[in-house]
Amino acid sequence: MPYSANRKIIHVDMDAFFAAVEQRDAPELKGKPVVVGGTAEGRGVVATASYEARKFGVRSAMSAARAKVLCPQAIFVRPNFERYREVSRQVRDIFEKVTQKIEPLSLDEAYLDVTENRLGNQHATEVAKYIKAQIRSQTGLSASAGVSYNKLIAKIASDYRKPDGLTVVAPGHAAEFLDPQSVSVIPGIGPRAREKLVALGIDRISQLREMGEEQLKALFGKSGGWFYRAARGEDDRAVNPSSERKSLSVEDTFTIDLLEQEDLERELRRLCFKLSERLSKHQLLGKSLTLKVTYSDFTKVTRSATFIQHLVDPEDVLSKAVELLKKTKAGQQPVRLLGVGVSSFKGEELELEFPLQMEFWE
Ligand code: TTP
Ligand code: MG
Repeated sequence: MPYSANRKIIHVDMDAFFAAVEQRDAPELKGKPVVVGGTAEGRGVVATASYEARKFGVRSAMSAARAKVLCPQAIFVRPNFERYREVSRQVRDIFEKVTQKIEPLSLDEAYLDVTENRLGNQHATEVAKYIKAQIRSQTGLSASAGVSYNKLIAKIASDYRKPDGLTVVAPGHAAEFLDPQSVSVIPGIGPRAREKLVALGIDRISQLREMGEEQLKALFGKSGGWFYRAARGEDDRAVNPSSERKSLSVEDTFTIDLLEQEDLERELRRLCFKLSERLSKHQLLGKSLTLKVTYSDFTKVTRSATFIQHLVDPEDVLSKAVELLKKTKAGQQPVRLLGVGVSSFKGEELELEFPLQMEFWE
């Protein structure tokens, strides 16, 4: 595999992004535990929490109800995606001053290839300092950055010291940087893969490095090959600013066919939340929703609708999907598969047609 340590890559990630924007815009929230997401009364989910709330163990993706138990004094705020997008665009403009090789991963995170850059500065560390300072002065927010010679290490480095961190890993220092860290810092090693590894006594990257490639592939399939290279700090993926997406969908085939309305809606809820999370992760805005149903006899139907507003809020997506579900025979005929998708990104503002992150989910 061609492998080069000649590139200079920066990964930038805003600190407690949604919560930081809320705290910036509402002084009464400053210094307080803030939870952005759904309500604790409903079945809402935490999008993110301010660092003050994280001290109590509040984390992204946990239920808002659980967050309230962990931190009863937390202030719950509903997300305001338009404002996050606005900040995201400002940050994007700062990146553009540095390079055109920008690969956003979400509203608050991007890779930059600064091997050559518009500042004419060979020192990637100084470039990263410049970016952080610009973000601070233009948005009033803080970001953390990782600087290295590939995307993998730059990403792990940006997460290494948060908030307001700057971590530089020069060629030749990857092993000493990675070895003591948990395997879970490797993108793609989620809770399930980590559990599998821990069961084998593998907890640190130094230990992961002792596993053979074939052994990892046997355990994790294609991802195993990635884990093998990642443990060595190897990653030759280019910073890729150009891919486009026209639609994004999620679907699930059930082990048992579903007939009860309650079961159908529960599964639909799960799918809509997953879809909404991925849409915001990839900064995609769409107005058309498609529901796909496969009945137990394998016949398929799809139902679509196009709306004036962008499909962003998971509860909104869900209520619209439920309306589409009513236009099918689901509930009268058993259902083996449900899918939901959003499309018509075309014609949306260009900067929102962002590439997909390379994913290695288990
Ligand atoms: P992250 O960068 O993962 O988190 P963060 O910026 O809040 O905190 P950190 O300082 O650790 O980087 O995600 C960016 C935003 O994306 C986050 O503010 C809210 C949103 N988000 C969700 O809506 N759901 C999620 O599960 C996650 C992880 C993030
Ligand atoms: Mg962040």
